Amino acid sequence: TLTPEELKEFKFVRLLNEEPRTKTATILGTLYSQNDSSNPHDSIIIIEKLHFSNDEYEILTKERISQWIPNEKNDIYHWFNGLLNKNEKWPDFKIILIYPATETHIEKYSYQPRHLVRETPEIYEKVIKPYIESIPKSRIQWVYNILSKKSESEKILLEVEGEEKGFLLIPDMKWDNKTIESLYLQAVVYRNDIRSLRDLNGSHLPLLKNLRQQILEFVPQKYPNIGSDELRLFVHYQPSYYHFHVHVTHLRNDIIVGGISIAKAFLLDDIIENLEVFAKDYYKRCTLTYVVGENETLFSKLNEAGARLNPII
Ligand code: M7G
Repeated sequence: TLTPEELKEFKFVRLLNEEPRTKTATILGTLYSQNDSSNPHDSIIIIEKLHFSNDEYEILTKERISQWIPNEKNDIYHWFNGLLNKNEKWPDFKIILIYPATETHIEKYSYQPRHLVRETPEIYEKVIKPYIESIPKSRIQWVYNILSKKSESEKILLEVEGEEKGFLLIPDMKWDNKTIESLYLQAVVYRNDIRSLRDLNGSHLPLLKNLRQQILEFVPQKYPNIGSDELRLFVHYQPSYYHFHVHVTHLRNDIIVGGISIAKAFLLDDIIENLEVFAKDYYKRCTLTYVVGENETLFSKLNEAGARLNPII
């Protein structure tokens, strides 16, 4: 791990993306550790201004706001900028650091125009499957670290044993672990034979149903301010990481940029329904319409295969 002094050596290279609504900026820079100071690595920081805490509101004007800087006044309307007192109890930022960052991370986190594609089963077999198989396993090392309890073990919320139906529920790296309205958890399954939505079939129904039931029971018990009908359970297609996991978010957390939008997020309930009611091999046979970013490796492959959405089906 890097020391605070080493982190101060982060050198700005360029802004990759910014999102005023979520108060987030993604910055590319370089960073090196003192053991290896001749070798700076590309690094990404995702910095997010944190929301207020519940226990902060009462004392906001008395203790937290240290300065009111007048800006404008019109009749009874006054507006200001302000400065908050610094303290450790209510930090101002949440920062995710990716160090060292690969080209794929820089692509993923850069602003990019997006396009809709239609992935037929043929395009999946010809283009997507070989692409997924070419991804080095090291890309999902963080998933294996979670499953083997090498990392984040103290944060595990729920552990359901079983090779076939087992999974771990942990806070997503994007969550501040505190603000209930922006709750974001990940259910990561133990088995490693499901790469994506496309691999799901009728034999996985016990896993999917078990996961759904356990999460909908557990989360409202753990966080009494959430009802089971306020949880959104979904799967990304395409995901960034091809080891099966289910996203669990609070309904109010609906500005996760791109993350819960149509043609990216597929509801777990609909997946179960499609496999159970329509066909066991539904996801082998269907055409999937989804969004891809222009910088992603997949985009050029899909473009060549003629998958970009056009008016004639
Ligand atoms: P995805 O659908 O594969 O990709 O979801 P996306 O990142 O394009 O959405 C992976 C999810 O895992 C995301 O919501 C990430 O925020 C989360 N995540 C990624 N990493 C590297 C970690 C990690 O190391 N720990 C935890 N707890 N969550 C992570």
